[in-house]
Amino acid sequence: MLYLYSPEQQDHYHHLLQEALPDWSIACWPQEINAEAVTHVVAWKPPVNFFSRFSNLQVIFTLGAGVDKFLQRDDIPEHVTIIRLTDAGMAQQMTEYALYGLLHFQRKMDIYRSQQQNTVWQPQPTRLAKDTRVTILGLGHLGVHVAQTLAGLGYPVSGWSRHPRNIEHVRCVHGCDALGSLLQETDVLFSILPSTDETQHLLDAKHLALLPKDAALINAGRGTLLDEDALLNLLNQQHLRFVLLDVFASEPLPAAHPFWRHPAVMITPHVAADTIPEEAVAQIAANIQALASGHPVQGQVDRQRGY
Ligand code: NDP
Ligand code: OXD
Repeated sequence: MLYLYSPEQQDHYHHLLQEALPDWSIACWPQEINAEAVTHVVAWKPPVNFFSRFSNLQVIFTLGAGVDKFLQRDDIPEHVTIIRLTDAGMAQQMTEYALYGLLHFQRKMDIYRSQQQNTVWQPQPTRLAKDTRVTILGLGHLGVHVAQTLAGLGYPVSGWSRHPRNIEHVRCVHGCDALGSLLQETDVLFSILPSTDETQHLLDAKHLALLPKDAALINAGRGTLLDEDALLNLLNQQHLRFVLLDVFASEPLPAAHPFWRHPAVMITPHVAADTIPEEAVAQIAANIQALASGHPVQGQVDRQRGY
């Protein structure tokens, strides 16, 4: 039996899953069922202890790409396989988000917005795409799409990952030792890194200060990446010109947080790339079939590395 937890779109997901997996018995939270019969769960942000009742659970399919919250739980036994979404329509959305932030900065919309508020008519010097160096932290399913699209638009693009990568028209570097010099050569830093022990506060005071004066930062990966106090200090020193944040250490971002009112910060409420139910279900169904026939699945999480 497959059990679904997605309170906000329960009926839609139930319908799609039943259509894609006609031979499966599918139940939805909070339906009372024989929990021992459940072998597969499809879920996003289930409540504490949600998984404890499923003594025969084999596989969890997450309705998102980031699995940090799943890996922090203590109700998922080690032997349970966790499979996340890979792209499933999110890469295009993430690319649009990155491009929006990039253009806002490069085409000086932040400056013109502020000029408009003061009724100032003052053309700013033009900055071309070819003169705007973009660095993408994270070259996974989402980061590669962003990197290739921006390179195709004429931006000099560098990308950073843990392992060596080779992507046409993108300068690829990897490993911690390479990060410092990369940051020094960056005008717009876009992060789409997962939250892991290694990426926690990776952008601390030391690393953030390596960005050139008047650079921009866009974070759409996870909020744990950033030392938020260090970023605020740097913003208050007017070292960075524009920051676009979609993810935060604490979500929703508390009303008293200084980011809300900082003139150089633009905030979106964790919406950079939404899960598209049709694509998510197609991927989950394909993975269920792959598992049943012994074929490799897409998006199996490596708990050791944390993503
Ligand atoms: P992937 O697992 O496909 O890619 C992760 C990338 O990060 C890989 O290139 C990996 O390197 C790199 N990476 C991980 N740890 C390190 C490290 N310590 N140093 C350098 N590079 C590292 O993930 P996705 O692209 O599918 O998604 C990325 C993240 O985006 C998700 O984990 C989630 O947090 C976030 N997300 C945010 C959304 C939003 O709406 N804001 C929506 C969807 C996802 P390597 O290639 O060497 O393994
Ligand atoms: C995800 C997210 O990881 O929504 O899919 O952040």
